[in-house]
This record gives sequence, structure tokens and C-alpha cells, in this order.
Amino acid sequence: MKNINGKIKLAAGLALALAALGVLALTPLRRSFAQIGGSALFSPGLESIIKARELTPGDVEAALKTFVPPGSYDDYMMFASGGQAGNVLVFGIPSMRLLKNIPVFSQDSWQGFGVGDHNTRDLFNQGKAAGQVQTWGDVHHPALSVTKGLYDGEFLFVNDKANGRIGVVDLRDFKARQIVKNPLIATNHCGAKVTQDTEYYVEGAQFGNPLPYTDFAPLSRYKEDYRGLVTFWPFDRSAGKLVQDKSFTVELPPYWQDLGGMGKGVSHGWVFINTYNTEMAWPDSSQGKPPIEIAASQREMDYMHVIHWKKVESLLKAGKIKTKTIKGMRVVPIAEAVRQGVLYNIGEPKSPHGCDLNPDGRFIAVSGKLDPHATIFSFHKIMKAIETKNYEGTDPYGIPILKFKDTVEAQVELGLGPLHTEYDDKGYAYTSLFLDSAIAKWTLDKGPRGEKPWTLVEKLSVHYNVGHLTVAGGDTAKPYGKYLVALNKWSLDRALPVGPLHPQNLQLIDITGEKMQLLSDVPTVGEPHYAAIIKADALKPWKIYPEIGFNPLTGKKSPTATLPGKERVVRDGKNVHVYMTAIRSHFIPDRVHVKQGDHVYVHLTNIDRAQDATHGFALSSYNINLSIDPGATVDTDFIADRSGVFPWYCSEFCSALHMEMMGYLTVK
Ligand code: K7E
Ligand code: CUA
Repeated sequence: MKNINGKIKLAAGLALALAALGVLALTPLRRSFAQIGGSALFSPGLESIIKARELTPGDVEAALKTFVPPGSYDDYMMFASGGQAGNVLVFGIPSMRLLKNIPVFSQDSWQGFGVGDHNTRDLFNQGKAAGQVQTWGDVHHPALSVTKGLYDGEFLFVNDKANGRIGVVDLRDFKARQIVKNPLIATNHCGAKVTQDTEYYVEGAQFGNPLPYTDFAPLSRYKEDYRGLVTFWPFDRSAGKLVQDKSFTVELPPYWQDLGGMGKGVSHGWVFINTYNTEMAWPDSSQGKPPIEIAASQREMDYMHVIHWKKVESLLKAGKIKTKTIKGMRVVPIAEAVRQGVLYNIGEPKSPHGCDLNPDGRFIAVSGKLDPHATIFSFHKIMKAIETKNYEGTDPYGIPILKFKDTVEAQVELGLGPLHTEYDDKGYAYTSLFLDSAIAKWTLDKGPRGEKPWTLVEKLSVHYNVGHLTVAGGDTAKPYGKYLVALNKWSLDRALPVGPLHPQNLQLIDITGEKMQLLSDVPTVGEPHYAAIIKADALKPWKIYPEIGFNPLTGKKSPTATLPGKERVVRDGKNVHVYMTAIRSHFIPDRVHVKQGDHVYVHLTNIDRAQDATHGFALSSYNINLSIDPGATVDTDFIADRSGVFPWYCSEFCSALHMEMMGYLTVK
């Protein structure tokens, strides 16, 4: 029995719930409750379901708020990182149904990603780290492209913390279009966000290393020879690519850069980057050194870097700033950045993590993992301190330190383990509390419902140990509000047991009311760190590719596109090129015969123009599965090094005659 009182209050609660749902979207064909008459609500059938499932009024309300009737769509889409699964998960909100998995750094055989196709091969080659292809990544922070600080629905950027890389996803086809590797750093983290018109994607380092990381320097020379950095990658929208040779990097001390908050509105042109381990500790337990978690948490304060990137950009254009080139990257040395007045530090408590600007860019909320407060810095005060050169000395690298008390606007006591902050459309801020397992809601300089400024107004328990949270549009200049998702690190008892590795748990929370309301639990795969929620109608994805023979990676017609009637096999010595088409329900050609040792190239065009008529090309025993969407051309090649008979077939169930959609490769 779940809630005895609940049952007594049920009828009233249900009526209330439904009243609150005046906002419930009803398509014209669906009859509203009002139309069918209120009494139908309390039909014996409905009541018996509620009783049998022991639902409280709150449960019923949550169910109705998240229910998206069959055939109807969600209003929002959430892009959640898949963490060490190396992908991005796309959910519909409020239903929290999983709509797609976008592979970026990891293989995915469903989408023919990394199992033989040339496009993934090219992407993975772009993303080599220290010369080696990486077939996985650790995705932390999805960032949607913005125009004037608002999501424009065109691109998604994700960082790979493990290998210091960035992936670009084109939201016309929800496919990875580029992977870039920063040649200077082994790992990244604050590669979180883009500037307010997506001029740059901003990537900060994580763990210090020599610049470049592929040069050796002993850890005993950590302070002298190791460094951090922030790299500004210009984004060419028409090409959908980050442009390395126009990028610039500001060298930073070997503190561990963590997360970055992007200036916007009044603070556009500036970026704020948290650091921890300003102790510059490095691990060596064999020498009796304390573990890093202790050694890197000695100081009461770490530093937030304050960087005027807009000024660096214009100095570079004017040729007025000294740079050095390392591994093809333009790097502004720390001393030069200080001399030009583009780099400052501010003390921030303690082992900071989130660094999040409010929608109009006036305030920066910083959470110290080991401090119970959110510390709110004022951009205005920071500017004033810089103007008046009101410093409290410099750090060991000569970077001026602005005075904490002169730059802080407020500190709000929230609870234990505060991490990340986002904002809603009403003027509230929300901070995740890892140790408290809660979401704290607090006011900025004005209380939207007349509350005191800078005050905690509510805490909602979540389950358990929340990392990031995300509010719909919550990092933009104009949040949508409405929904918040807590991305929890532990799920413990929240899902049916599925072995010792528990799922991660996402929790959908309604933030429209005076009190936050937990709506649903969504156990999921990988470790979603951060997520971004966009209005579904802000996206305009393709339903099929615009022309036959389209290469999704290049965005152009493929030179190997094959039109119907032009299918052929071209032999050139040991090279055999097969120009193949696929259409329901056959391949042409459907028989390929080669000699052992031949190098076989298959260029496969899906000439179907019907939506959803994707075909597969699964070649037995050669570790190849292609997925060819309507209109696309996909290429693969392999050495036919084993003799035998190898059927291929369409691995996507596309028609009643599906199992007949096959062919034979024979190798003699
Ligand atoms: Cu807090 Cu890498 Cu954004 Cu995870 S990070 S929680
Ligand atoms: Cu095409 Cu199955």
C-alpha cells in the first residue's frame, strides 16, 4: 500500500491535476475531457486502474503530464551525453522516450558507424590521438549551436574528455560530421560551450601536461614544464566544421581547467573558466605522496580564469599580440596574455566545478564541490576591479588576482556538494547538490514571487547523487523553463536490478509551479553528464537526403554515387570496384565473384526515395555492416583474404521481401 491518505484525497487530487493540465496539448481529433464531460473522468474503469496500481493523486498528475498519446510528439528534445559510451542520446520530453543514439566517438553497428564504412574511417582518422585511432570517447558536455545566444537547432558539439577531442554533429541528419583533436592536450573538459553566435567553440584543458602532451617532461617538473590552456576553435557554419588553422590558444597555468562559462549579453567577449588543483599536485603514492583527491584539495581557494577572448581576437587580427606556434596551433604565452590585459584570476572556493552565467550575462554562479554555497560573481564588479587594477598580487605565473570580496555579488548557502547551475524563464536559478542528492532552487537579485534576493527557496530530493542538471534552454539568453532534468550518478534501488552495473538515472522535474514536482525516473545507458533541451520545433531535420548519391559526411554528392542502370563491376588488376544500388527489395549487382587477395571496394547507393527506407549491407565474416539511408551513398573496402562463400544481406528490415534482399560474395 503506497499512500492511504492519497486514496482518500484521490478524487479531489485528480480533479486538481486535470485542472492544472489546461495546458495539455490535444490534437483536434482528440476529444478533450471537457468535451466528453467531466464525469467520464471518474469512470469505474479509471478508478479501478488507479486503485489497482496504488497511485496517489501526485502519481496520476505526473502520469498525465508526461503522457504523450500514441502517434503524438514530444514538445522538446533533449541531447544527453552518453559519457564513456562515446555517444549522444536523444530523448523526447516530457515522455522521456529515447528517440536516437548518435554515435560520435564510438562504434555503432546499427548505424553502420565504425564497422567498415569510409566516412567513420575518415572521422576516426581525423580524431587520432598521439597517432592512434581511438574507437571510444568520454562525452561530457553537449553544446547546441546558438544565434544571438539562442538555440538555432543547426549543430551540436560534444567534447571527448579522455582524448582531448571535439565532435561536431549536423542536426540536419543527426550525424557526426567532424572530429578534431587538440594536438596540445591529452584531455579536455570545459570544452563545454560556444560563444553567443557560435563564432567559437571553446575548449579548456583538463589534466596538465607539457605543451604538446606528446613531449615528455617528468612529473617532478610539473610546475615548470606542464601547462593548461584554452583553445578557441572558429566554427565555419556553411562547412559545418571547426577550423584548426584559424584557431587560437591562450596558454594557462597547469591548474586543472574544469568548466567554462561563456560570456553573453553584457559579458559577451569574455569567458570564465574554473580551475582546481591550484596546488599543482601530482600523484606518486610510491613516494609517500597523498592521493590526488587530498593533495589537490588543500587550498581554501582555487582560481577562476577571466579571459577577454574578444580582445585576443582583435589583437591577433591587428598583428599586435605575440604568439608561438606549437604543433600548428597559435599559442599566446601566459606572460603575453598578462601584458595585454586579457587574462586574470579570481579566487573561488573550493575545488570549483560549475561556472554558469545567468541569461543576461550579469552574474556567474560558481559552485565549490567542497563549499556549501553558490558564489555569485558580478561581471560589472569584475570589470571595475580590472579597470582600477585592484589586485591582490599575482599567481606563480604572474597572472593578476582580482580581490574576491570586490568581485562577489552574493553567496547563497545551498547544501552539500553543489555542482552545476542553470536558470529558468522566471528568474530562478537551480543548482545540483551531489552530496545532498537534491536540486536547490534559489533567487538571483530579484525574487520572482516577491522572495528575498539571493535566497534558497526550495530543495527537492532526487535519487541519487546528482551531477549536472539541465533546464530547457537553461544555458541560453532566454531559457524556456518548464522542465528540469536531474542527471543522477547513482540509481541504487530506482530500477529493477540488472546486475552489478546499475543504470544511470535521469529524473524529469516540472518547474512550472511554485513547488518543483518530480515526474518520472528514466534509467538509461552510459553516463550522461550534461544535457541540453531544445524546443522540438527549433529543429528542421531532413527526412531523406536531398539528392540521390549524397555523402552524409562531406555534405556533397559522392563521386561514387551510382544511378539506376549504371551499376557495374570495374576490375583494375587486384582492385575490384563494385558500384551497387539498393532498392526494396534487391541489390544490383547481387553477385560478386573475386579471387582470394583481391582488394574489393563496394560503393553502395540507396536509390529509394521513400522516407524510412534505409537499407543495410551486412557482409558475413568480414566485419562489415553498412547502413544506407534513402539517397545516401556509402563506401567500404576490404581485402578478400579468405576464400569461401559469403552472403550479404540487408540488415535493416525494410519490406515483406526483406530476407530476399541479399547477394553472394564468392572468393576463390
Ligand atoms: Cu560535472 Cu565532466 Cu560536467 Cu560530469 S562534469 S557531473
Ligand atoms: Cu533493405 Cu531490408
